[in-house]
Amino acid sequence: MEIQDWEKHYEDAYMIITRSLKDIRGVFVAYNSNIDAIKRLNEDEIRKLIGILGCSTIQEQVTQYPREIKDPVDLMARLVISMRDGKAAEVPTYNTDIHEWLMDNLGFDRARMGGQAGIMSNLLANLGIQNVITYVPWLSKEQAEYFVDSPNLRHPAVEGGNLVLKHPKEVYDHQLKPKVNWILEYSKGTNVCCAGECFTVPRDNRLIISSRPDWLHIDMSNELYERLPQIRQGIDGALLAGYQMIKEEYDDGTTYSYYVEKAVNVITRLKQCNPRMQIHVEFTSIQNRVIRKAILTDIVKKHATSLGLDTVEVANALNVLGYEELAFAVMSKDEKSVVALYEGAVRLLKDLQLQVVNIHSLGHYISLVSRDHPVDVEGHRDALLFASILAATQASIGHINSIDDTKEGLEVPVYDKGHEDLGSLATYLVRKGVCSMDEFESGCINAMGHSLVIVPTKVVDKPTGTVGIGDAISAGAFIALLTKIKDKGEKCPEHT
Ligand code: 8BR
Ligand code: GLC
Repeated sequence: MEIQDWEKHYEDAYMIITRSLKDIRGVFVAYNSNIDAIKRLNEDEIRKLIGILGCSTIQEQVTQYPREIKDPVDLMARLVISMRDGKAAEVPTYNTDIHEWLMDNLGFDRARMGGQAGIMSNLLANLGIQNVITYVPWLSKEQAEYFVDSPNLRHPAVEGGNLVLKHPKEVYDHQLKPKVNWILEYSKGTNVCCAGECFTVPRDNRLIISSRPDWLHIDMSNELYERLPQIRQGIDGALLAGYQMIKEEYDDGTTYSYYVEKAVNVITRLKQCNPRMQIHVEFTSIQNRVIRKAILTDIVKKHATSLGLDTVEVANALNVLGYEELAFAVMSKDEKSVVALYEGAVRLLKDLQLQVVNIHSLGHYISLVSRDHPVDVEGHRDALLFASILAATQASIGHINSIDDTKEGLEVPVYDKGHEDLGSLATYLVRKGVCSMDEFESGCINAMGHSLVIVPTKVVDKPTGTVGIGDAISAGAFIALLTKIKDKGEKCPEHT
């Protein structure tokens, strides 16, 4: 299909989806909301930070590849790696020293809603979804201020033994403190020199320093858990994220298994009367391999219906599932990457018993769909196109405050390179006898009955930022799919 035909598909999908968003009864979104302190780095600032610590110290730590930020050298090492490869990363820090060092030596440009669940909740509320129920286990006063002021966005609480849904600003816990993450954004073309070694940043991207204070628990109070049946009455699906915050061990002796079990119980309860309820888990960069694997094999597998990932996250997931070679191929810079992404999606769908694997890359998005998913290939394609319009809007104007804003994204042209990637994958699949060229365009079905849906995306030449785009893509594709599911499942008695 030529680029201009894709542009036409974009317009049609946009019309269809925007018109039917009102049909969604509601979405439950949990767990991770935080405040993002965002700083866009320029060459002078990078030089200054490197100068403070000295290049050789940083280079030494680059080879160690720190998976936790304990001091400024760890931070600068991960920043250099991220800038050199143009690859996004998120690295945890367990103390406040880095926050202070960054405040003293850099400062930030702006603070805004962060965390996958926080970003997705605000987006859905801004798009006018009727009933957005957001849940943050650590809802502090400061955090509550970052939720959009909109009557369709509400947080659950138990008052006088009854479940109430109110704006986060009405139900926060004044004893809690905010979680603040640092987002260090850098631009393509920035020149960086360290210990005589120079490179040019290949792509706009960012390093996230994720604060992980002791009180951060991916959890839900019992009284709320007991009342989940009342929440599920008004929703058609759930978007879940933030499991990366689970730790292997806690000071009170509990281990990750305890939190994994609680996370699974929440999903089971949400699906109790409607096993077909769509449950999407949004993946992220997870440094700890034990936790990464547990999330995939103990939470996602059998419980979630769909999983959303970016390219690096696909490689990371494949790695812990034992597909090292494929993980390596996903990260290659040539046409091998899109082929490996497809093969990776096949493994993820099968091994994790999912209905949909959603992969977003710069230039194309892939949905691999199981036979039993209730939406057809056209529906999945529309969902990806709608997601791409949201991503392009976010990249070009830096926010999506209303459905009207998304017209900006529709204007962004389809990216040539992404369109070429489709050609590479088509050639591979035809050569392997998986499907014909015609079938590739209408949804290529492999021997296991999985349908491949791939679209070229709209890419903004000079993005205002990249943080949160992945969340917009996954939330956008998810709600677009919900508009296509007419069978809302059995009616659930309120207290089961
Ligand atoms: P994550 O936040 O999950 O890493 O996802 C980022 C996504 O943002 C990428 O997969 C890519 O599709 C999208 N993106 C980026 Br990065 N830059 C973009 C741009 N300039 N225009 C549109 N989308 C972009
Ligand atoms: C992760 C980060 C958060 C950021 C978000 C963007 O959840 O922890 O800081 O806002 O990703 O997707």
